[in-house]
Amino acid sequence: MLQSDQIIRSTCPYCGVGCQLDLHIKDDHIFRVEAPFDAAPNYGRLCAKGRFGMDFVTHPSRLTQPLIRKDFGETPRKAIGLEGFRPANWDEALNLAAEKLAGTVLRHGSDAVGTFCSAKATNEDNYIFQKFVRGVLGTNNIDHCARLCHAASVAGLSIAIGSSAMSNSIAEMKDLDVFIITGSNTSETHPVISTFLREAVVRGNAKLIVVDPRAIEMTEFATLWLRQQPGTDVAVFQAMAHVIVEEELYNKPFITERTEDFESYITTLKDFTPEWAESISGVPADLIREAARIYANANAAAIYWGMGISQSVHGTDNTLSLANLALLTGQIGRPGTGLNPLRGQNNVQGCSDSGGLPNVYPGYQPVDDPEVRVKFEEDWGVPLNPEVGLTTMEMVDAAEQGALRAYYVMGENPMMSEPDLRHARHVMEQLDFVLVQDIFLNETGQYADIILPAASFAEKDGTFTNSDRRVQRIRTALPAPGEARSDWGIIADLAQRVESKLGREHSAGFAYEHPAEIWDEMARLTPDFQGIDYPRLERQGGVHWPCPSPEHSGTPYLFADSFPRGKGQFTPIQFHPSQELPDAEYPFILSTGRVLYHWHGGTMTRRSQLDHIYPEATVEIHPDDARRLGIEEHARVRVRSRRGKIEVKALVTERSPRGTVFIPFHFAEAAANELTQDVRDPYAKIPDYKVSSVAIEAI
Ligand SMILES: Nc1nc2c(c(=O)[nH]1)N[C@H]1C(S)=C(S)[C@@H](COP(=O)(O)OP(=O)(O)OC[C@H]3O[C@@H](n4cnc5c(=O)[nH]c(N)nc54)[C@H](O)[C@@H]3O)O[C@H]1N2
Ligand SMILES: Nc1nc2c(c(=O)[nH]1)N[C@H]1C(S)=C(S)[C@@H](COP(=O)(O)OP(=O)(O)OC[C@H]3O[C@@H](n4cnc5c(=O)[nH]c(N)nc54)[C@H](O)[C@@H]3O)O[C@H]1N2
Ligand code: SF4
Ligand SMILES: [Mo]
Repeated sequence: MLQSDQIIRSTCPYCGVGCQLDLHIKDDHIFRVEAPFDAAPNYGRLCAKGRFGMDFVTHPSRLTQPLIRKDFGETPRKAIGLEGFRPANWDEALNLAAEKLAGTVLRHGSDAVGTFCSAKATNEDNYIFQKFVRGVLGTNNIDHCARLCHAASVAGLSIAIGSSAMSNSIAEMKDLDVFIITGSNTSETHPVISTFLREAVVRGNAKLIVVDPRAIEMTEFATLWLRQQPGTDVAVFQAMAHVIVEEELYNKPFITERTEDFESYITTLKDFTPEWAESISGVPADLIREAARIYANANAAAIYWGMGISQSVHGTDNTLSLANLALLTGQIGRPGTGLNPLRGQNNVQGCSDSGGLPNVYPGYQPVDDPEVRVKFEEDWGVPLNPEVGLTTMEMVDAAEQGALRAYYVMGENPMMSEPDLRHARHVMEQLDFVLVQDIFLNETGQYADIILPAASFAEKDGTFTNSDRRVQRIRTALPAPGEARSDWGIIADLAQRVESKLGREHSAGFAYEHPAEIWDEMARLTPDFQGIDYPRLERQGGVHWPCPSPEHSGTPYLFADSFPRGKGQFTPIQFHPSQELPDAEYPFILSTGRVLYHWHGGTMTRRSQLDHIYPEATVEIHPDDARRLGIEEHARVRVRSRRGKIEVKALVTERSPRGTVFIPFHFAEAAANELTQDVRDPYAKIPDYKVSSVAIEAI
């Protein structure tokens, strides 16, 4: 057996479970990945991506040199491949980038720059990115993929309880009593979490209620499966609330002590009868009643959810309908309960925690709170912008209107992940300047003027924060390819050059030797992190924030005694149908999402052996629909919407209900987002990726 030169403990760079890995290194390659049996959160378990998906790190197409577009300055900008770029050295690329960014600020003002930080990069990378954006560029226009992800969960939970993180820990999952999974294809998207959840059912006799339109694998473990029409969650969950009130299954002491507006809320539930909900959602009224009883009568019951709840024009209402259930029954604030949005990217929790959002500094400290601003101004020694910045989709709008002139995109791929790509492309073509920092040339890099090559997770030190708020280390296991550099190092260098082009006399401070110094600076400014530092992570493996002092043990579950907003808030909501409904011309509902073997725009997994397992784009279609359209299993079909069309392979399966088709968005050659519509939840500004209308024909 091949002997490794080194074994390095790190954290998986894919999903928010945050599995701990041992990377076995030989000749500068990761030749084996193992999971330590004694380390939380995964205790020896890994999914296919963690086990087999690390080979992207040494793929020959990694970016190794800074690149500058050969037709630099020509508009409209066109998408180009590698041949459209020339290699440059770091000095030239960074100076040119600094000149363009500083020039945009001087000519059009700070708010003419829009920036995207990265849920793939570390807390330290993102902290220093937002410090650069706020402290040097002078804008709060900073956002990341969380906007396209759990934005509606965040909005809903903020209203209901004043917090947005997952309330309970992964460690509690295997001992659950009752739990609801809705809008989460857990076994494909949080696979290791799904193993603990399945263990709760199989070994612990837990009752699982799945609420999902598709026959996802978790339905095989479910006591009840409520199969609703896409986009009808409010009807189902409000009807459960109706039953809980009608049958007096609610938790009176909890409601009195910990909530407000119960009386006025329950008067709004009258019309939400299970029979009415059945007529809207297709879920039999008796199943809704049974689900309500099981959830309310449990000693402890938890709710887990994913994108089926959040990515909707009614995403905030969907979240509120779940929060109302937890507040009615008091199923929150104890082990095995809670409101648990499963966070998607490896470090999406941390990217938000580190201030990668337009309205808050690190630790969710509001940019428009003068006291907070003064604290950061004093620490960084520079004046800061008091105006809340633009969200991802608002930046797209501003760019279209010409108010926003330059983009800086670190570790995101909006040209695959945003809805209605035809529209997104049009906006990209108009910008004055696009700076991209990535480990590969992705579909967004094809629009860049300058590309800066970044080191991957395996080539740098830092921390990721997983879905249950556990801060964990990544460690340098390999040299970065060619001249690629760690994100934090690139940003520090760029920031100082922009400061000098802007003629700043005082630097906000970018002279760091190691990411540990960046963490310490962030912790100094963020009460919830003050008890965490690198030596402690070294000793302990990971720590759950909030952790306000070195003596504090960290916080695996939240809200034991109170909610961040004080009392829990009941919120009346109404049911509204989806924006685009099927009609004669576009008779199918299109639902988009993920499969086990691929990641988002495919930049990483399609450069991995995982691509051999799932090599092409597919559409799930129900056998009855397929028969009617003359579509055979594995036939090529064309899928059209009002926005665009793609060609994919048909999977004829009962996984998707009649009238609904499902397409994963991982494949650039048949990008699902050519078809999706850009309509958004009014509060959270999240696009609806789960309901648009399409037509299908055999080719
Ligand atoms: N393999 C893999 N894993 C991933 C990712 C990946 O790209 N690939 N991405 C990560 C990221 S960033 C995220 S955010 C998570 C997402 O994780 P999930 O939310 O599990 O991912 P989706 O595939 O979007 O699945 C959404 C689920 O919602 C259901 N659904 C569709 N419409 C509705 C509806 O109207 N109501 C309800 N209640 N459900 C509905 C779908 O059937 C599906 O089961 O996954 C993370 N993990
Ligand atoms: N149709 C449809 N669209 C969707 C969704 C859906 O369900 N349906 N889901 C939405 C959701 S939930 C999300 S989270 C978004 C995700 O959307 P994005 O975040 O735009 O997608 P990723 O493909 O994960 O982009 C990550 C990029 O980071 C790069 N990268 C990896 N590691 C590093 C690093 O260390 N440094 C740097 N600089 N770069 C790195 C990768 O090469 C890749 O290009 O997509 C959204 N879009
Ligand atoms: S479950 Fe998530 S974190 Fe764990 S190995 Fe799979 S992709 Fe990585
Ligand atoms: Mo996500």
